Amino acid sequence: MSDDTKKHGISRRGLLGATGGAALLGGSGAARMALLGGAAGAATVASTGKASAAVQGINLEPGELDEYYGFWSSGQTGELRILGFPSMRELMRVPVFNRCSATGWGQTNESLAIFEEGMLPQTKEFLAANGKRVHDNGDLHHPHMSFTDGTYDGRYLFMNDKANTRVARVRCDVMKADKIVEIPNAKAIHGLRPQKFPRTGYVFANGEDEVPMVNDGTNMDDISNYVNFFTALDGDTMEIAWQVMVSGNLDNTDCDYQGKYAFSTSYNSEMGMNLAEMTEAERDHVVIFNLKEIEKGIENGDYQEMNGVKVIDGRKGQNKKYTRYVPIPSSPHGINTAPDMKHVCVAGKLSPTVSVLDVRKMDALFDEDADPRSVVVAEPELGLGPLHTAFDGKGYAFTTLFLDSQVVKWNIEDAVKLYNGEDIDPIVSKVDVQYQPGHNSTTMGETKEADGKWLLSLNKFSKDRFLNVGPLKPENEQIIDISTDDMKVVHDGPTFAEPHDAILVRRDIVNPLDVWNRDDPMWAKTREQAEADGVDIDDYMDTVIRDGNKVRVYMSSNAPMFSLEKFEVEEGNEVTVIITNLDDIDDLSHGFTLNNHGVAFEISPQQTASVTFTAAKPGVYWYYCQWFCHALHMEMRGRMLVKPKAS
Ligand code: K7E
Ligand code: CUA
Repeated sequence: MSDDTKKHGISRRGLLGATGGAALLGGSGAARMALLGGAAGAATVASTGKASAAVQGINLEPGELDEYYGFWSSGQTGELRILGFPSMRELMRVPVFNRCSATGWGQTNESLAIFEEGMLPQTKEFLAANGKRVHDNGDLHHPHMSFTDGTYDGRYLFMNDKANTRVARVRCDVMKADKIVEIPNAKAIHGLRPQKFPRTGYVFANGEDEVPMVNDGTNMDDISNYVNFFTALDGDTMEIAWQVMVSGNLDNTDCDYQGKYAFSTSYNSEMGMNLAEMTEAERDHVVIFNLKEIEKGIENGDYQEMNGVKVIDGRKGQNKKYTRYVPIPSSPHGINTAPDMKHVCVAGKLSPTVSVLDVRKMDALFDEDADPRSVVVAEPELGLGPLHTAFDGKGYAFTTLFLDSQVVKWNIEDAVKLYNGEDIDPIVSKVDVQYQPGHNSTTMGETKEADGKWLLSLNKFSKDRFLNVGPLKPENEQIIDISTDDMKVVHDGPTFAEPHDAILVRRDIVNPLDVWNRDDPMWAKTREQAEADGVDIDDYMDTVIRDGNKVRVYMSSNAPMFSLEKFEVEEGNEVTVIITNLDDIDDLSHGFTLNNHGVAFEISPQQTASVTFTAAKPGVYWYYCQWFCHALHMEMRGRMLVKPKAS
């Protein structure tokens, strides 16, 4: 362990916890042991210097608005969350990969069409065999906004699903998903970033899990056949532009501010299939993708087509101009490009170092005889378990230290000087967080407009910070004031499973609608059917169409009434209920819940939505509006009669 690290408190912390004890043994080997030996032991109970509660902006007066939108992942919950920042007030949950009880996402015909449009045929077959139409879970780690010229442009949010290998896009005008694309060939989409320059452009997505090149069930143990895929989608069409086949797996990804390179970490360069094999090497790697060369390769036909996707071979030793593999200690995780538009910080995870790459050295890296480490311009030792880095736009970086339960503030240029032999300490300060931080995020920090006001630390464990709610605890998200040199934790925020990541976006960039536009593409298909039925879904409607065994029930809603107080169908009918909410007043959402049928969906102002089900149980069933919309909201209900089948 270096004197630098000791000076900044690791040896003191070593006395406090089991992991710290291992840390005293020194070096990255000990960090690896500590991490493998159980992370939770590392939490210590050191207190933080609490700042006064009056830190500006956190405690808003009633009616005051936040300065930033926070877009949060929700991990295995599968949804996107919108928080006001820095007050941390949860404003909205946007269902994406999950089934939502409130809005009917995953049940309405409009949302099912979005799921099914992007689904691979073999998945459709698999789901049908399991009596389902869609996967109703997801594992959403990384939400990122579309860019224009190096900063957020407020058009879209893109996000990954590790559980079912998908990438989704959410429209920022209505805050609903409009594309959910299953990625062929790759398995378990993890790291995801949009292209920063000139615009998005590409959305880069990492496949984390290796699979046999022909994955038909005939091979498990011949590892030489396993590969991994890096995917570039077109952010405008959400079609897959190309894939690159790589050696090793892929974890997190980012790209430059010049539009030339993307880069991904790999913690399994070994292609190991168990823990011991995966953590064997002292160094793994970062793969650098040469975007222009890949585009040329596609143009020149230097690809193979796999499941309809053009795949470039960028595996190690191909000696082509598509990829380079930069050795990095050890099982690197987070990769973050600094707003200085030059430096890329790669967190070592099992190594106490962050490796700094210089994008200006990447052109030369693609010369044939270049030293693969020639792009590394600094490798400061910062503490144990570095996972992710955020930036203040003033030359400082903030790296989470999972094992130390700390965030370290350090200076990038000083780290470069240290690497060049100068006697200088890049570490500015460390602050304890509670506990075991993963991602962190600064206000506008992943854009060239990083403003250095706030740092958010997303901590995996909350332990003793909140009232006990049973064996499953919330996580803890903390806000750190970084407007001065010493970092102060000023806010604790419990949160449910498991927001890996969040971005903090200046509020002037995001401008959603208050009321839907009637010509929204979300219900274009529904409109087509209505036109065929001679029904105008933009107007008052109370029409029931009987079409063989199919019944289409068209109604509209106006507070506090549905246009139909009752309708009749027959046992065994396939019933579609289509509703337009004709109210056009800000905030006047209705809903439609059909008792004992598992049917419920949202109809916000000027929205059309529909659900299809089979009327299998004769009887009278009430439907009601489940959004409190009016003094007579309770009375906003009606009846469906299911008549026994005429025999
Ligand atoms: Cu971005 Cu959690 Cu998926 Cu790091 S990952 S923590
Ligand atoms: Cu409409 Cu409640």
